[in-house]
Amino acid sequence: MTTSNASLKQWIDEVARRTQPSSVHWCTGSDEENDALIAELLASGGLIKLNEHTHPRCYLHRSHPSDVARVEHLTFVCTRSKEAAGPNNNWMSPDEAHRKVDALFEGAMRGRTMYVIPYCMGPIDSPYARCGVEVTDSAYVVVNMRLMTRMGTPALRRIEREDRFVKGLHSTGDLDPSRRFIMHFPEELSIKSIGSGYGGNALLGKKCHALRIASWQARDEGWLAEHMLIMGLQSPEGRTHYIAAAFPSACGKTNLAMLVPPESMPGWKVWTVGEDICWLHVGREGELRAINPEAGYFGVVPGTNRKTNRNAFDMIQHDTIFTNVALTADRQPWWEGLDGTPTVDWQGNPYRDENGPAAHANSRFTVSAKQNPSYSTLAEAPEGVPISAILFGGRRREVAPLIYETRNWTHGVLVGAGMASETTAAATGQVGVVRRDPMAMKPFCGYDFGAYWQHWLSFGSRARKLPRIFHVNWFRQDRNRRFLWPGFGENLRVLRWIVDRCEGKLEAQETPIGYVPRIEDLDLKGLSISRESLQALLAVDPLAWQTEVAAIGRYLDEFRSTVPQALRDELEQTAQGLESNNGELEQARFVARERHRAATPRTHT
Ligand code: OXD
Ligand code: MN
Repeated sequence: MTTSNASLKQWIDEVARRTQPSSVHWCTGSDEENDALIAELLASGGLIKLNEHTHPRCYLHRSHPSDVARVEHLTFVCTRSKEAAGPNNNWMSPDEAHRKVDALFEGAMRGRTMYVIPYCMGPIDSPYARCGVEVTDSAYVVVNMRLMTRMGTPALRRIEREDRFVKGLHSTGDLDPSRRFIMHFPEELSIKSIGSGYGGNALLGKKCHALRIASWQARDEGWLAEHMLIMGLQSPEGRTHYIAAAFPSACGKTNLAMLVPPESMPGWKVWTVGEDICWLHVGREGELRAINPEAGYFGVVPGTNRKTNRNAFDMIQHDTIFTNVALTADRQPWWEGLDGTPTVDWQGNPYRDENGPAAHANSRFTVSAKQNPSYSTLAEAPEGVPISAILFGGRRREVAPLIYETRNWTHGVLVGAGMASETTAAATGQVGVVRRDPMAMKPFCGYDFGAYWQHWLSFGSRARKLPRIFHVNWFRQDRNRRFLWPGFGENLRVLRWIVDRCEGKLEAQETPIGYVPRIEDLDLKGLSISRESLQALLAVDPLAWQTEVAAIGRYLDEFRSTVPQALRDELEQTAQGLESNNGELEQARFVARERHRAATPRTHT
């Protein structure tokens, strides 16, 4: 097979000349093709078959131990001007970047098959969808891309019609981290990734295309490419609101998108449209419409069980590829949070307790979205779904209350821009450190954050029916480091308040940072939680918030002149609100001084 598209054909010929594969395979996406690839991977050890009886058609892939997460320090945005990439990205000039990686690609596929994967991000007949072609020498990447995207012949036909696609070149190379680069060329709509077989670095449709390149494309074309889940919330009366929510990697987007309502909230239903990426366009009525560009999930496994997320657990019992999980004696996949005992760890060694977790903290499942019991039929709708609310959130032990609503769109954009979260195992580096992660896009925005925020603000006039913007934090802890909120299915109580606010049904308490629920407005039926915990969850500590506002101000300053003045004005308004709440501020200062005094050991003089 080949193609009628001249520029695609020319590019593939060029790549083949440079990388020297032993053969070229154009992927059709058929079942037979997939079966043959799986058989090859089983024969080569690239996949290990799991217990067919308990986990039909499930496989385990073990990646190289040095290749288990995204590598932000080796990820570059290569634009002609450094300013365009912004201080939020590693930058290299396109000439230098091409020179560097092209040298590494020279002969890189010798003795290997080169796979050509045409794919479509979004429903194949959606005007909001965009296409790409990934060339790779990894059969593991092909079988994953088949689950994660609409891949094969129908995508190739669309590419031939449109004659516009993102070019993604990938080789696992020799997996040496010193020869690993993930390069993005947004001006050329192209990606070059070498030296890693890990999902976010190798499945180019996901972070590289659907976020870094697409965010650039979206600015040019007047839409938004975001790191957000999309869910539908159906009330017992049968009304459905769609919510898009941005949380950093491994902060529970998959769990929230597939939420199982608590028994004490009968009649509520949750529908999943997407769990990681959301493309937002302005619809005909001036509303924001969302599509999920992906067709599958590449989710974090540890912690997934029947209690935390029954839908996710059921979804991955068959036809799933696991990466870096442990095994039980009868070859079932195992990870922390499951019953049973592992016997082999994620690297294939006999498991010993003292060696730490048996599954890697960033071990993953890859599965088709169609296996999700709460999959929304509208996930396939070309026109997407209308969004009523946007949520921003992170993992914060302190400061951020369980939920607050922003004052207006501009304030909402500021809250997104000031988002912060504790880092997780999804990227290499230290875990648990608070870092600013605007709109959860720190690792994924393909251009300067200042310009990105300006683009967000422009929707204030582009879209007539804007969603309300909220901030949530499921992770607040008490002084003994215990979580104050139960999370998981109980988060529906917070979502219900959000929906009620969108419908204009509820008043709320106005604070300097936005609107906070009155406790009596939260649906707490069947939940055992003390009033004290609720007060702590909803508290806005003016002193802590003054520190937070100062930190956000310093962060914005890092982007210098590109930061929109409207965001600085909005921050100033929050600062003034905190300051004019003088009584409360004085009291908070007094309590803090007392606490400090009580905690300071007395010395004898
Ligand atoms: C992911 C991530 O894999 O954000 O979704 O790292
Ligand atoms: Mn993600």
